[in-house]
Amino acid sequence: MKKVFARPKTLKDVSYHYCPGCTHGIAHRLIAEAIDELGIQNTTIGLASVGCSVFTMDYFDMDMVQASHGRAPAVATGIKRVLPDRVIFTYQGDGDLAAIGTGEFVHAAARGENITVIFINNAVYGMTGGQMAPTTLMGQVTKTTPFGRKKEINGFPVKVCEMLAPLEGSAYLARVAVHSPKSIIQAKKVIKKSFEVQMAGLGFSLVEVLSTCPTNWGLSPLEAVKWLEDNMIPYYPLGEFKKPEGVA
Ligand SMILES: Cc1ncc(C[n+]2csc(CCOP(=O)(O)OP(=O)(O)O)c2C)c(N)n1
Ligand code: SF4
Repeated sequence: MKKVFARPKTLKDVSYHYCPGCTHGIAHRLIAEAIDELGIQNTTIGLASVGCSVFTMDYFDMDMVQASHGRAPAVATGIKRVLPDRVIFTYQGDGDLAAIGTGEFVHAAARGENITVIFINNAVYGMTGGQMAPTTLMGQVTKTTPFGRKKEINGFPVKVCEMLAPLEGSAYLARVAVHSPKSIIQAKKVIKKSFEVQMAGLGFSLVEVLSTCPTNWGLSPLEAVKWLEDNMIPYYPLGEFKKPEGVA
């Protein structure tokens, strides 16, 4: 019988620790599929960060390094400069990237480091119990915004791709989502392209993946994908924000 569906080689045959309905697992699979298709399993190094994805290294069957507290782009910079022939990516949540590690990703982009950042935006700090993140939407209820995020008190949610676009060092910036089969297929193409940009030596790439956290949103997995579609996409529009010349 013809096999039509299989586990990517780059994903270990283990169960995820993620909550039911969490889309971290989908993002992992898309990265693994892209790595398989590009044939770079043995030449890629991934950087895990803090947050629910701290155990990423247990899932990818390749070299992985743990970088604490938002520092993954800085560690990735060092590795890439020493091993320029490797493909280097970081995997970071919004708390890790856009709060704890704000300085690191902005300056890695400004320097035009030839690395790829996979940025999981689930609008909340997942692992630590659902506090407000820089990406928490206006009016969104979290553990630390029980009456909803208010601009007078909490300021505005940060749009990471739009923020990086004016930096000359950023080469490829895109936002995708993983809430529907169609969006997942598109997300895979974009993640693969971000690796290709790096492999072509074109500079800093970042893919923002709109993701769910049903546990801290207090929603069922199905309600969570609907919430993402109805609330996150209007504020965080999908698409490619910046592309190097010659990249389709
Ligand atoms: C400087 C610093 N502050 C706080 C923490 C505690 N901490 C660990 S994980 C985490 C939340 C990370 O959430 P996010 O990056 O959004 O990932 P998610 O769990 O949602 O996937 C926090 C605040 C930390 N490790 N370092
Ligand atoms: S707390 Fe949220 S982000 Fe973390 S595993 Fe559970 S659903 Fe996913």
